[in-house]
Amino acid sequence: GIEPKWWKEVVFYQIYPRSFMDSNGDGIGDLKGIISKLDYLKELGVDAIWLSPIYDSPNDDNGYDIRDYYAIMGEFGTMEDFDRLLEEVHNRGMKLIMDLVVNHTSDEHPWFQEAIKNPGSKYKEYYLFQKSKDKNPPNNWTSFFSGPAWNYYKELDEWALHLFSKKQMDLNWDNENVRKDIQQMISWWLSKGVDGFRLDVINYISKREGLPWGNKTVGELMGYYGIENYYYGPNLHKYLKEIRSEAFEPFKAFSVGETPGVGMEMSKLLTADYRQELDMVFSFDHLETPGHVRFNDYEYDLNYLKEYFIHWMEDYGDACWMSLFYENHDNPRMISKVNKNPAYRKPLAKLLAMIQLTLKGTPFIFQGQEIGSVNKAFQSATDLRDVESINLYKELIEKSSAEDAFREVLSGSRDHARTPMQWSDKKNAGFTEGIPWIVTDEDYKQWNVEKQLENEDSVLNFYRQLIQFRKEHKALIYGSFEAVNKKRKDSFTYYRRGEKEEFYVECNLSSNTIKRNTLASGYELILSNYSEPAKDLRPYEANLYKV
Ligand code: ISL
Ligand code: CA
Repeated sequence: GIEPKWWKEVVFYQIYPRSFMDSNGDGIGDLKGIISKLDYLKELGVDAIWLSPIYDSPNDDNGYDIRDYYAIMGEFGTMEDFDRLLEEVHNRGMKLIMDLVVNHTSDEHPWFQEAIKNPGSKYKEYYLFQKSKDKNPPNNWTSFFSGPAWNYYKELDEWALHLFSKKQMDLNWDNENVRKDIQQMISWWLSKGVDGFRLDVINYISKREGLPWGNKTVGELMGYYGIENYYYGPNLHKYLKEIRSEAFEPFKAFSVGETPGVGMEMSKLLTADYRQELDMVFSFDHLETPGHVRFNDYEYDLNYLKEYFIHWMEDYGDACWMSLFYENHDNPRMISKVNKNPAYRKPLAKLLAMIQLTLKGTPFIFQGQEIGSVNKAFQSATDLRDVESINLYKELIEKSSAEDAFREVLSGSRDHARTPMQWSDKKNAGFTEGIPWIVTDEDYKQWNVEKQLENEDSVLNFYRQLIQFRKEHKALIYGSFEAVNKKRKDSFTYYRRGEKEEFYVECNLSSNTIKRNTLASGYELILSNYSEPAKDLRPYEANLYKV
């Protein structure tokens, strides 16, 4: 059977603090802003919050480049603000998890600074420095944010590894002091009462010894060189078990690993409860349909999503528990990927909610998803803020027209998910009194929280009803999953069966009208994204029945 855990029963909500709510008019979201919106989240039914990084950082990658793990980013507030946030979250019966970014630190972190200023110090061993035989980097690994994964330090005549931006220096996890310092830091936050962590690119921490050259075929296929030497490294399990027992276990803290590219079998090894590594992972294989990458402009096929979810729910096993999500701060909006036609925006938003909140696993909703947010109409490259988008744009204009380059960047830009949360139709979507750090478009005038709170038929209310219903019916959490007519294209129908109750969900994954599977008599319709019943399933129709 499945072991009950709080994190299997909750609905998580991801906050990207920079873009959530600004309390002091400087155009940047902050902790006080988040506190002012906790009642909104509570009303929505959210039980747990994942906060993207709020630590002191020079913001080369919006906080994923940490300068001080023990301090709050000045723009976001103070440690007092944080303590109050945590208290207010707990007062409302909610949980708070933080982002743990320990594959790398900022190059402005004192450890790295010490490493270059004082090469004799122990901190030199905290990072991955290498000499090179010639003027080129020590190997052919590439960074996820363009160019080689190495910076040259003249004063040392050595290179240091960075898988992400030039200011995000990879830590050397094979060094015991690094691991001890990280354990200590985790314990420090957990003793404050934080309920757990989301572990940033945690499957990248163990690099193959000697940092061998990346395989050319793999590099060409993936678009990045070197991956096979670290995406699932030799000591990964050892290091995860160690932080689990040393830091997480004493506090019974929760962990969800961000693990790009690991696939199901490795995910099992990382999350099976008896292995004592991570509680859950985010797998990303469902975010693009096969043959496509994030920066392609194409229509995402929901039939692929269906196959992926069925596969995981059927095969992941009772010792593992999956995360259910479509969006986060690194991806364009799901609605825009599936169908850009505004006529379908509302039914499609609700269909996605229905699937996410009735399948077996823990749902993670990304801010704005609950009001049916779509990609932004950025006007020019100067609107871009994300280091990945900016670097890619620079790389692309070398070989194509500015127009083509911008178009490509727009199809995958992480900035779509990072524009201000749309609270109302007031100036700057009610996000700030000042000038927002990133532009938005006109969409908030129609699509905003305030409007949707008033409208019974809104996407927001659909989320609220579904979350509420899920909470009241354990069959939707621990119940078994059984797909019906699995192979039938465009149709996604399934049962969730609990000890006392059974539910049936029928979805049309396409924008065509399709025949419904014969429905046994006596099913009671609980929730639908269409107001009147009809004989056939209309575009993106999604219905939940009690059997
Ligand atoms: O692996 C990738 C490309 O194939 C990337 O998607 C990468 O895994 C992903 O961007 C990692 O994301 C996390 O770490 C980054 C940070 O920029 C992201 O915001 C964060 O979610 C570096 O810390
Ligand atoms: Ca602010």
